[in-house]
Amino acid sequence: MATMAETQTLEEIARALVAPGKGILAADESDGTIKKRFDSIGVESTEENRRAYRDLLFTTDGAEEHISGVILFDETIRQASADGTPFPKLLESRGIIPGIKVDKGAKPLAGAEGETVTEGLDGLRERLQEYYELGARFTKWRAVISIGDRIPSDYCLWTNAHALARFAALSQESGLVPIVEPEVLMDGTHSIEESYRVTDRMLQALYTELFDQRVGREGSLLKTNMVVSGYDASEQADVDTVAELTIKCLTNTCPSSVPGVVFLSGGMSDEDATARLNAMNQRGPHPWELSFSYGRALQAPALKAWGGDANNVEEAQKAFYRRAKFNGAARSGSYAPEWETAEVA
Ligand code: 5MM
Repeated sequence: MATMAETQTLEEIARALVAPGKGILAADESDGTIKKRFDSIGVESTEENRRAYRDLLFTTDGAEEHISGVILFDETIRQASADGTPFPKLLESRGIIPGIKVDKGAKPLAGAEGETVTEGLDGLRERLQEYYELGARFTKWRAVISIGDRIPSDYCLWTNAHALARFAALSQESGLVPIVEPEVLMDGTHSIEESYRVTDRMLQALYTELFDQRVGREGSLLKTNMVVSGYDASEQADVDTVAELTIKCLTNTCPSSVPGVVFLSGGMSDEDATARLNAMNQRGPHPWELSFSYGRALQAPALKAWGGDANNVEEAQKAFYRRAKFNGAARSGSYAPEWETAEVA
């Protein structure tokens, strides 16, 4: 018998991922990134520790109230919960859609110092078929764009846009909803106006390529950075400016046929990530759902509370649920910063 997800169209799956009050958990840290996260809490990055940590997140009571989907890493989609239930099955049984990161990371771009292109297209069609069999119903590919001295170049933006579109077309062919993620990094001293200019050019290139490569916008989602000041900029834009410039940038670039934009948190604080999303949704309605696909901004307090100790699982789950709930509220603009210091769980 076909499961519900098998009978859904790409557009229906994309819309379910941006359902009201919900967003996506990015738990697709590659080996190097998860090691960095575990190093920060003094935990060794073994396969069992990675499994136990992801198990903690995926079995959190009530997570499905605010989490629509989870992006998994290749290792994680093949792992199982403590009772032996494969992770994709566990998530699906809770009404959470399993997804998978399919890129192979950002590599140096030939002839362009300081710039990268994301690889992973070779053999992608076959890998997508396997991921579908394993239970994934959506995919993600991340391009990394740095702002610096005379970068990014148009060469870098267009090469990444082309690869993102090739990934998206192949995903749709395999019955998987592509999340296209061009991340303009927040590292640097650049102003918010520069972040706007680069994000705008990147998204223009991306939607040109998606159109040319016949990707159906209705069955896709955009995962992007908010328009913000560089971390080391002399002046930091406030929450209203971030909200207004981000919405302006998306209005100019992202077609209204795209069901939703799911932001990355990119290293901003948990509170900023929630407050900025909230401010954008207070200015709605918009042509697309404005939601989240946070990694660090959803996981940081849970990771810290866990610390690699099985006795702390309950505390860590509470911390994860709390952030999911706050971001769920930000989906409708009903989050209040005062909650951060109150006993709201
Ligand atoms: C969870 O981190 C994802 C994987 O990154 P690597 O391939 O570098 O290990 C990353 O793609 C993530 O989905 C986005 O950057 C959003 O995460 P943040 O922490 O920025 O919200």
